[in-house]
Amino acid sequence: MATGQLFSRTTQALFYNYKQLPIQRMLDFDFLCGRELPSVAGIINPGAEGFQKLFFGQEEIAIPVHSTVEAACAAHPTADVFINFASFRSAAASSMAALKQPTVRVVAIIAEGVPESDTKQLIAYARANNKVVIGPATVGGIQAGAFKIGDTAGTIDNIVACKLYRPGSVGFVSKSGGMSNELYNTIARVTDGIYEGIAIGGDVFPGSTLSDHVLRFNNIPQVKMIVVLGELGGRDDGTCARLFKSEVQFGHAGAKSGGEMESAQAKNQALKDAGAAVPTSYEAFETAIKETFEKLVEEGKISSVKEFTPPQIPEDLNFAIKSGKVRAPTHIISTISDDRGEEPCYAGVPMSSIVEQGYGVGDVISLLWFKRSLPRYCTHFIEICIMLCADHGPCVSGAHNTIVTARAGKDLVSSLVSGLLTIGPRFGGAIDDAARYFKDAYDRGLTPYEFVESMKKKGIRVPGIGHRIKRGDNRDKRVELLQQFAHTHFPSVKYMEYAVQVETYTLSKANNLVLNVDGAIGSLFLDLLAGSGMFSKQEIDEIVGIGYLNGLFVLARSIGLIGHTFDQKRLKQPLYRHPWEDVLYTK
Ligand code: Q5B
Repeated sequence: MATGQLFSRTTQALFYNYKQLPIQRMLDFDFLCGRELPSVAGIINPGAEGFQKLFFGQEEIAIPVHSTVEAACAAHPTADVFINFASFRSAAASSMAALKQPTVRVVAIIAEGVPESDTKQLIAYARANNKVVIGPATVGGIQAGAFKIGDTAGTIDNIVACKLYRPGSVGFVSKSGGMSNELYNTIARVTDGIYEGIAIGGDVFPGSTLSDHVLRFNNIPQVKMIVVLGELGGRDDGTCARLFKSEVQFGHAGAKSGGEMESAQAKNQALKDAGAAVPTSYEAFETAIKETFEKLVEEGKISSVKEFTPPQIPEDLNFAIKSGKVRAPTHIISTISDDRGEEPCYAGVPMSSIVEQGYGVGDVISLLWFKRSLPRYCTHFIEICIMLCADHGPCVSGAHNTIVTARAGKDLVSSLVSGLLTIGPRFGGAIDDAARYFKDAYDRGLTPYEFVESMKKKGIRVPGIGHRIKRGDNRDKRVELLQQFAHTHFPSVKYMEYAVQVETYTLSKANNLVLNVDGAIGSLFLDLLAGSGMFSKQEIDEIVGIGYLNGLFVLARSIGLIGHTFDQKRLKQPLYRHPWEDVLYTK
């Protein structure tokens, strides 16, 4: 491998698998170092394309997302580092795909548990094609002040504390990513800091070895001293293994000492023989680093580093809010439901209670619309309204629209919505106005005659009165059923009785001016609101003013309109075309 520098201040990477945090940490590092170009050129998220928004300093940037390695490499030919955050299952295949791209020079594999046989193939391919693999099972690496792989070096605070935002003179390589953080800190304290740090990863077969990187550091003029932290296992380095009576294995797959050549003592001796400063314990490591550095300074081989104060990374709002440092206004206020806990709650009632206590649709409507549990007769009334209004045959406006839409090949939601859009002052959506006008007239003490005639003077049809097919001698059964229920269960039906008196008067004018289903529901709901004792006068005015009650018809009729959609699809009905004979063509 040898050669020299792996990264620079203009290095750009492709990031495999969308992981927001490590990408954001790379971009934060860039900003800290004063890079002009974000170090992540593109993201590969298998199966997805588009853009991901991330921060570059205070500004948001959109990083392109590609669905394949090939597409990403074609779109970003100057991005020569591939950072692979794939799982151990797919890391090998995606790494090989990256190595095969002529534009990719360095591949860092983060996953632990990549099969050794797969890693060996990656290593063989990389070596044959003059490419560098870092990992698997690694946090990655960093070139101070220039480029950082993923989560290397941890938090921004740690990066600042370890002065990794500007280059020092030390080339550092370790097996462990966790220990490399420790050493970045030590090196920052006793030297002028890191030039480049690499964690090769803890597997038995790392893509590049400690010695690969040591030899490479040798070719980088800015690297004035090299620090190596190994662990037991392999032939590269691990001092404590002799303290154990038998062969031991530590956390990393490769951290087990085998034969004599792999013993720490043999490796330490070999390093000493080669002129390296080899401490006898980890505790002595810091002193050895410090003394070596000071000697190099004395010898004039290291001159002082240009220090600067890195910019402040703006804190993420979510973190700042969580830590109580800032407060931010919310954009939405909601009072009826909450899904943040273990289970969703409707008006404070958990889903499990709704199921265990046998709540019905009427109870759920009570909670979500009226934010309270209404007495059973009220919720039963709501359920009856829903059942009675669920459908009224294929000829009414809503069903007709839905049928035509479904036959035009449209989907369920389009068919449903086209039917729902017909609900309004003439069809099904007169409940609120019926409640408003009946309430106003009754509360003001108007006689039915005064009420109807005043409406006529204003040119307004009485909402809740009149029907296309129902007549005085062919009453709407639904109206009768609702009235019977209310007579039996409601404490008072004063508004409904007033509506019946209005009907008596309108029927004297024309036989089709019956109290219709909208009028019945509107007047009876006034009785429910006023008689249940569950609503203040002000709340009743608000409910009527806002207009909750058409919601009953919309909800109910959705059931039928969905049924009509399925019916037409099931019957494979063709495109509807209205017959010419049924149109009056006139000038
Ligand atoms: N006249 C419903 O009218 C309809 C009058 C009136 C005073 C009135 C009409 C109306 C108010 C809105 C209303 C809900 C358009 C209806 C529903 C759901 C449904 C539907 C289904 C389902 C019917 C003839 C003469 C004219 C009019 C006068 C009519 N209504 N006067 N107040 N309310 N009602 N909508 O039959 O002198 O000849 O000019 O707007 O409550 O939608 O099943 O089909 O479940 O799906 O077209 O039940 O009543 O009568 O327009 O020919 O009028 O009566 O001024 O007088 P029609 P028109 P004049 S329930």
